Amino acid sequence: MRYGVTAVYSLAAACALISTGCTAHHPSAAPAPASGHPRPQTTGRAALESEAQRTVQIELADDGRFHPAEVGVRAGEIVTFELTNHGRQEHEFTVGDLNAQELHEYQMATMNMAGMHHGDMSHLGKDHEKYMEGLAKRTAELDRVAGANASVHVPPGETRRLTWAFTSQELPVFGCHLPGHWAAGMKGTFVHA
Ligand SMILES: [Cu+2]
Repeated sequence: MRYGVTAVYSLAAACALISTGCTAHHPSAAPAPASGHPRPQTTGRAALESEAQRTVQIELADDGRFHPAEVGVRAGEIVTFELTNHGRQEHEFTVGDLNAQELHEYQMATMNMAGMHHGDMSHLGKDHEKYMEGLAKRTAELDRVAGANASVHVPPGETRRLTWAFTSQELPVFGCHLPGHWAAGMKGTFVHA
């Protein structure tokens, strides 16, 4: 598990980020209901493949990188991404602004924590409780500001497609949020072509 150590670092980093980011007062630690409101389409929107003007191939690999990691696009164009996973691990491809990426990362982390700590969590103590509270708060904050996103899981050896409409001058980024992957740098950028 080459991402094992990184995953721990990632959680520690998230914890540090949350504890500094959550010193302000918030009325409630409860996460906002997911997708209770339409997300602002600040960097575009998911689109139908039939709308796409071209296809861009991106390879996902176990080196924790996208190939290519930089893709040129024109504002207004609709692109289908053909994503092939050449690795032995599951990867994913998420398009969205940085808030959307962070939200997705925390939602995955929350799911992982829940999966890891089934049953009695009392032995984990106050620090863990605080960490989970911070995670919930930050997730709720991000849920209010994150823009539209689209995501697809790509199992090892398989190809998936995702279509995105770049409706804005502001460009999204892309990344993989399998545990530890984003923190280890499995991300990419769009640039104006
Ligand atoms: Cu990945």
